[in-house]
Amino acid sequence: MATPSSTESAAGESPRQAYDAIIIGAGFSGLYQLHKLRDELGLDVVLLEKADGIGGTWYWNRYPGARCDSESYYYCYSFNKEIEQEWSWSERYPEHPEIRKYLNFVADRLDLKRDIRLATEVTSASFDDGTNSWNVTTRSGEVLTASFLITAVGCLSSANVPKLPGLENFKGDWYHTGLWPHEGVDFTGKRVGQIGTGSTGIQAAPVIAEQAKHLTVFQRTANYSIPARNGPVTADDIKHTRENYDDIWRQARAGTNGHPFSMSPRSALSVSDQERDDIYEEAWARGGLRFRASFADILQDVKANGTASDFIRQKIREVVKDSAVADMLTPHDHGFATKRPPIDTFYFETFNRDNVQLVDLKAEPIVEVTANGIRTASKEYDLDIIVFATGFDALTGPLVNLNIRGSGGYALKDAWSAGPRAYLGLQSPKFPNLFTITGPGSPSVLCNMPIAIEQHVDWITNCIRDMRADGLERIEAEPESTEKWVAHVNEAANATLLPMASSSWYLGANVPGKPRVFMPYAGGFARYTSICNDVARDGYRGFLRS
Ligand code: N01
Repeated sequence: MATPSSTESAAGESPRQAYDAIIIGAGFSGLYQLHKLRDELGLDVVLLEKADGIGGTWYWNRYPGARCDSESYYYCYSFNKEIEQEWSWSERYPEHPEIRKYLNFVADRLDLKRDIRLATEVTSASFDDGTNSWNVTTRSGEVLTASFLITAVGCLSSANVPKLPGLENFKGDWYHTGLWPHEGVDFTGKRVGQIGTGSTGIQAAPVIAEQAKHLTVFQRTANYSIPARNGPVTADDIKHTRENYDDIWRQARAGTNGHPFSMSPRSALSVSDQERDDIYEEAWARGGLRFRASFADILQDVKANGTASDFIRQKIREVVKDSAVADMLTPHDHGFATKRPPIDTFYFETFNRDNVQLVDLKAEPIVEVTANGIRTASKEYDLDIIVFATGFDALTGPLVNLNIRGSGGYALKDAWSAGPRAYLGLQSPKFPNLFTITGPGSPSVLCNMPIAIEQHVDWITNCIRDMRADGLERIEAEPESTEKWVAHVNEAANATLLPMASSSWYLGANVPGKPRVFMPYAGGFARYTSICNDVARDGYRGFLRS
């Protein structure tokens, strides 16, 4: 751990510890931010982490089938060539333990752990206008201070457990996928009910079905999914990747979503039906999120989108043997990729198993959880275990839950009561010296996350370096620039089909009572990076610095 300079405290008070910067969260973003501030700027930094280990999202998400949806060779850091050359992935889409292993490898390699305090949950943070610093309180009552507070708490880390009446009476066990027990859950001989068919549920169901006596999947919204086509990474793949990393990262940074492949420049409507089908077939056979890049206008034009949606609908009908079940599994209320597209390993095939049943919650909504299972409007389903694959209070939840109070005691939860208001997704007015890595209003979840994280961490590090060089103590987003950015975030979303999916968590629609605001920046990663760079070059245009 860093040796903090302890400040004087009145008798009886907990000792205060002062740092240049406090980082919250030891996932991809926190680890890199710690390295940059400590090892490049030479700051006195501490990283506070609620969990007993590092990994962030990957520490908590240990549900059956949990693996990455981006391909391993680019779901990793790009900032250190040696690490890049030393590490090898075993699978095209690594499973959660391998990602944790990677993050531990990086943390050890950079000697980060000595400045990470595990099992240290931040319960509140408040800004002191007199000293231009943050007071950060932990669960144990300790108060730490720092000039800068940087949240690295992830976008999908606040579990959304629906308030189903009667859950407290359930005699079996229930779990949320994002808070999965480390010892695992044995489904052998059990009747399992899984609620939710997003990316998580689609990964989990096939694995649970293999082990459980019976699986009932409770589906509220049918989803599109593309086969992942997972498999081992070969020695040739590793060699190729290592030799081409510069190009891989160049391409990833130049794109819309931070993936190292480009979007086809062609419209789905510019080719013959046969040619279009051939292109989709090839993308389907290759698997993965790249399917979305088959044509330029899949997310721009309703008709073009319809061609991709229809292709997947047809695939569902081909795979699922029972036509009534296939109908239930076929999405009709939104277009492909207007919600985050899942990728899967035998998801639709799972519904051909004798021990799997699909329940359409649109036809028979859940009424209550009973002692023995789940009762819908039609009948009661007897269950031993309920798995909530019901997602997260995304983007804003993890930040608002930190109980942050900015200048004049202004609460973040009030500032964002009608939806997040953040300039570039990096800072909010009245919250000086607080930076939010991959915060709402930045590309974040629309992007390959490590790339988005590195861009934010680099920008924040340069910003702090420039402030220190200029002898400044305080930086805060201007209200006007923030309002303009929020308007631009809306404009960018409205230039796509993304806001059309009314049940999307991008809009906060999955959490009852959450304002419906499109939260991530949909204008593209490369464009966003260039805006951030211009802002910094223009003397941090839109920020008040003093
Ligand atoms: O969560 P989701 P997720 N009653 O919100 C349903 C990332 N991720 O954990 O669509 C009944 O997508 C809900 O229904 P509806 C990825 O970015 C990454 O699956 O709201 N059902 C939906 O079906 C992903 O998008 C990876 O109508 C309820 C499901 O629960 C994001 O995490 C792997 C309900 C929730 O789907 C979130 O995915 C997995 C209720 N009250 C996830 N409330 C990797 O890359 C919600 N639902 C490894």
